Amino acid sequence: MATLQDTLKVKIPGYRDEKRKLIKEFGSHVISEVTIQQAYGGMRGVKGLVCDTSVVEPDKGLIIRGYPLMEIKDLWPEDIFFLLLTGELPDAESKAALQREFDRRSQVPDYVWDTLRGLPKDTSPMCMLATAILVMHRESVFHKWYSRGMKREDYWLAMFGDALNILAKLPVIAAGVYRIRYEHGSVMHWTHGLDYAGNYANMLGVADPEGSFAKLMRLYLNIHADHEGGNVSANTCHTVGSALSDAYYATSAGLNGLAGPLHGLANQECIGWILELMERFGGVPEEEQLEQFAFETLRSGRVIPGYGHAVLRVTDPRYESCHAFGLQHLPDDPVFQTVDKLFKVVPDVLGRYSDERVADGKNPIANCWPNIDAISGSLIYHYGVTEFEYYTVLFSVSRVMGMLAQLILNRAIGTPITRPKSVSTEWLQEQVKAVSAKA
Ligand code: NMX
Ligand code: MLT
Repeated sequence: MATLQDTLKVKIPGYRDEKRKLIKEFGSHVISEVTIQQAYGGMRGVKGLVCDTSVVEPDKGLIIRGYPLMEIKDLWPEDIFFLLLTGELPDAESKAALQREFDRRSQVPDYVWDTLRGLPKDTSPMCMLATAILVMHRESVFHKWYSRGMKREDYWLAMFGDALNILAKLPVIAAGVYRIRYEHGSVMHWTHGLDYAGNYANMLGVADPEGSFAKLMRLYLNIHADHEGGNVSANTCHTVGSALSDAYYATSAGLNGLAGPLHGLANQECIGWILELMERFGGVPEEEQLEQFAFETLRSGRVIPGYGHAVLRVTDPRYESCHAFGLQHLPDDPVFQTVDKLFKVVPDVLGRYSDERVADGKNPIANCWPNIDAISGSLIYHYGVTEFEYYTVLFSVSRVMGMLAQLILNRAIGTPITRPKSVSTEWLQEQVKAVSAKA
């Protein structure tokens, strides 16, 4: 049995060597070019960042350390965290050792609960979660060791300590946010010996006699954990961490990005949109009614939440994994059935709308297929967690795993401070002038 920390100790010299060798031998090799469109367009498609935890292939979706998501969807979050960091799956003892680490670090300081209870009653759950993590900055191992003067090669170890502490407390805090915000009674505590997702399910307080909500939580926390390095939450966490801000600052910042409607908040926007349309049509709508509603949404200037993606060009395999869960556990649920019907209608509506946009001189919609947020909320809703303003917190409990794995690895290989060069519009105009003069 090798613990996660021991495995990392063995692997990290290799990670460092790979980086050194690539830079030394091929440092000037060109891997990407940038157009003016991309410079104004959120750097879409620009390859300017390295992330080894996972890749997202436009035509395949998420691949974690070589494993396509659908092959590993039934693993537990503990397995995924181990895999993200090391490229290996833990054996039963290594996994149990990691669970014991979480057991011993799961106590949440009282001041976190005092802070959360002191916030205005209508504070958003995401604001509560990001605040709780930020306020724990004073616990940071990295911050303490750095203030005393730490060697660069130990940065990852300090970050690893912070990561385990944050991860162990995160489900307790996230469940506490739910119970405080929606007045579901006192906060619940971590159960030693119970797995990570099982603990979260339990502390939310959802009645789960057959254990299928815990199963959903295992799936949910697995599939949302990582989506390579360029998504807003991971990239924000990475940028903040690159200044050697500790894991509390960096994770909290990443979560603030996840809280945006074009990113993680889309899961709650989506369920809100579905409930609105079900109310309008009095239950599971007909396909024509869905088409009408989707066009109304688009014509009012809004996006259809849960559809489209910056990288993907096919149905998100995370969507497919949730769909398989829904078919098995809740095939008769009306919200799930509506999600299913939307899948038959929305891609075509978006395609037609995209053609209209192009005819009007606007950008096409690059991807008309559903992403994870189109479906995840319907599964949660089924189990009675109906306060959907909370759903991005569920996404967060998972995504923090990916953010922290990337943070540890970046400190391990000594990734420097992020600082791309920006250019002015005037500079771009000058470049274009020079090009047209040559033509
Ligand atoms: N509904 C309506 N319009 C859309 C949609 C959509 N679902 N997706 C893209 N477009 C528009 C987009 O707003 C843009 O318009 P404009 O040029 O006027 O600004 C145009 O199509 C081109 O955008 P794309 O190149 O297709 O997409 P981009 O990479 O810029 O954005 C998203 C990706 C995910 C932000 C975008 O597809 C979107 O807003 N989707 C709905 C929100 C959502 O589901 N977000 C969750 C993403 C996944 N996650 O888990 O974080
Ligand atoms: C994510 O999981 O981060 C989203 O799908 C967004 C992205 O990859 O850009």
